Amino acid sequence: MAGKPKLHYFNGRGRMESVRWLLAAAGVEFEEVLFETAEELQNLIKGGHLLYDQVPMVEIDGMKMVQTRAILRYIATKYNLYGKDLKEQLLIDMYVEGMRDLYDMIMFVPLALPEEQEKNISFITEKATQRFLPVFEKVLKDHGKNYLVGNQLSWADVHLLELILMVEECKSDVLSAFPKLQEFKARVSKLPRIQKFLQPGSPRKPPMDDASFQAAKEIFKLEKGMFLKYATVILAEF
Ligand code: GSN
Repeated sequence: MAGKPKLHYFNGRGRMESVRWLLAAAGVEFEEVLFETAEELQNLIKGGHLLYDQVPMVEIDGMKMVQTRAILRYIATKYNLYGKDLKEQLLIDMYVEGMRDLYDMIMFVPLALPEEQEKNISFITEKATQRFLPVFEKVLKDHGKNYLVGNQLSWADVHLLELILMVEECKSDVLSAFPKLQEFKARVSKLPRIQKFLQPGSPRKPPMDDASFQAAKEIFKLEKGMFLKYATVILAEF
């Protein structure tokens, strides 16, 4: 029997957190190699294990996978969380890509200068409530089903719950105008595998605090001062 997937990253959410969520939703146990120093990342690079000299990297099925979306799509497909046909896959991609636009903004908040944090968070909550959450509220309302696509749990649902919880960390009442999303959150949180992942002691990581920011800063040579509004430009240059 193949061993457990092995996740290589630092001890924080970052880009790996969605991989942890998806594996947990698929009921797959995994191991984590959580590096704490720049040297540990350099060792992986020197060993020729990272296609772009970047993490996340996941060892699974004899492969060393990189690129977060590629990893997620592989896991979703393998564990039947990626729709039943091409049209469902397209919908899942369209929903997940929209979610990731918002997700990436939230992921970069710790990189903002202290005086820009608040401005960034209002920008995020405005985008969340005006652009992104209304889309998923409408999808659920229009088809009246429990899940976003095909009436069964998919990658899109797992990612949406992860995202909702992250947006709520920015503004706790962000779902107040979205009754369908409130029901969705309650329903998906109660699925046994998800419920287990939400319990303390699971591999789920907490929001980034100062100590984990310092660790990530030293490992990835990050600097504060990226203004969120230009995040797409920054990402393109990243
Ligand atoms: O999605 C992906 O996996 C890639 N498109 C980006 C991966 C990436 O940027 N990884 C960062 C750390 S995770 N935080 O954002 C990374 O490895 N940076 C070191 C470097 O030299 O780029």
